[in-house]
Amino acid sequence: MIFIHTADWHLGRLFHGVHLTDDQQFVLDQFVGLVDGVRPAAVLLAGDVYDRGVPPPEAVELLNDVLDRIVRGLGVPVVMIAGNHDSPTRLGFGSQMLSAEGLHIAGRLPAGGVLNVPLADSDGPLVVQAVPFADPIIVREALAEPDIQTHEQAMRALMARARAAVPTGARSVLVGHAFVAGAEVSDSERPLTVGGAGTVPAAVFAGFDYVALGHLHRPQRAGAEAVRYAGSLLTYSFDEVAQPKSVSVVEIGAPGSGVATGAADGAADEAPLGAPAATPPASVRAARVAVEQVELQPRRRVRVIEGTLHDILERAPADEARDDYVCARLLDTGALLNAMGRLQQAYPNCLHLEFPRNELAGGGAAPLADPVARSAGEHFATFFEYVTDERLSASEGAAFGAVLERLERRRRES
Ligand SMILES: [Mn+2]
Repeated sequence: MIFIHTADWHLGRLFHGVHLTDDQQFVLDQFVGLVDGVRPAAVLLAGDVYDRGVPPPEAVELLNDVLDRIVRGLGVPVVMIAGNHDSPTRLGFGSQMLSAEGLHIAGRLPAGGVLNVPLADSDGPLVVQAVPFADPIIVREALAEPDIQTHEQAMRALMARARAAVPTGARSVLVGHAFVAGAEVSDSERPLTVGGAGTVPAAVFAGFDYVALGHLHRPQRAGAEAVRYAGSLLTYSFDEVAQPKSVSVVEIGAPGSGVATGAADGAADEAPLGAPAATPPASVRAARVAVEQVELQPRRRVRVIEGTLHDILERAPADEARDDYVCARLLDTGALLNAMGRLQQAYPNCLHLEFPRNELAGGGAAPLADPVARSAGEHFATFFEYVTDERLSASEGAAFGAVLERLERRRRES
């Protein structure tokens, strides 16, 4: 059975002030084409569908259009869950009605923690198990397990419920949104907890034939080969420029056709917290799984250019991709006037500046001796020189002093 695993669309995202909806539409058009070509049993969308709980109307329209083309147009079911960026209730609107049409949404945590979508092919039954992102306190109440405190405990309890819900002999594919410890992070992910990592060990996902994860934006496996992040739809931060973005086409073979999962995957040492011991025996063999990562071409690439302002501007005419979203790392050390404005004449989508040399010297701007000890006149002279590149003359300094004195006198008298 074939699935397409994708995640972290972040529809409606602003990237350094630029709305990415057109860029998202551009790759989602390719995505619909891929679904049309592959004709999977289902599309699995593992959370962070939207970038925020109340997405802009353009993002809602885009999702509505893409889902309609896939579910009704191509007849391919979609299973999607809420991530930590989504509003569970808003994402789940209409879910009972829509599931009859083939759109299965797990927004709020379902009763029992898992939304089961049964499928079958010539190899037998397979159940897709959707578990939306939820804070531990929500999981604690939904499962009535008062000892749950952490993300790890919550996920262990949810996975125990999921395993227990798999019919005997059926294959299982889990769709979840979590931060697996040890996986590689990117700047555009929002931490799941304030002041803590909120990680779960990869071993909590043992026993499923495939685990389709969202949250981390780099496509990667997490622990076992069949526990994977599809990665985000687009490059959403400048530290991701070296990551090719892709979606995963996942083929799952007959039950037990893969390598044995055992103690090495950590299945045997699970001790689910207060939950039924539904951990599979170490001898259980998962289905054979083959994953192909398919790259989607962005409308504009995101990249970092480096050099002095002068060099970058001089090289720009030879650069054929000047429309790209650019971060300029300026190697200049002195003050630059209107660097962003000048760069944007060459690179209209230059979005961010970095000054690595100044940062090395300790702080963005040139340090002032002791800002508090300086008089207002001295501050003004420094500012004047910074803005005009000329020194404040004696008469200009005296004029500023006279204005200041008059204001000061008026303040005392009022
Ligand atoms: Mn995300």
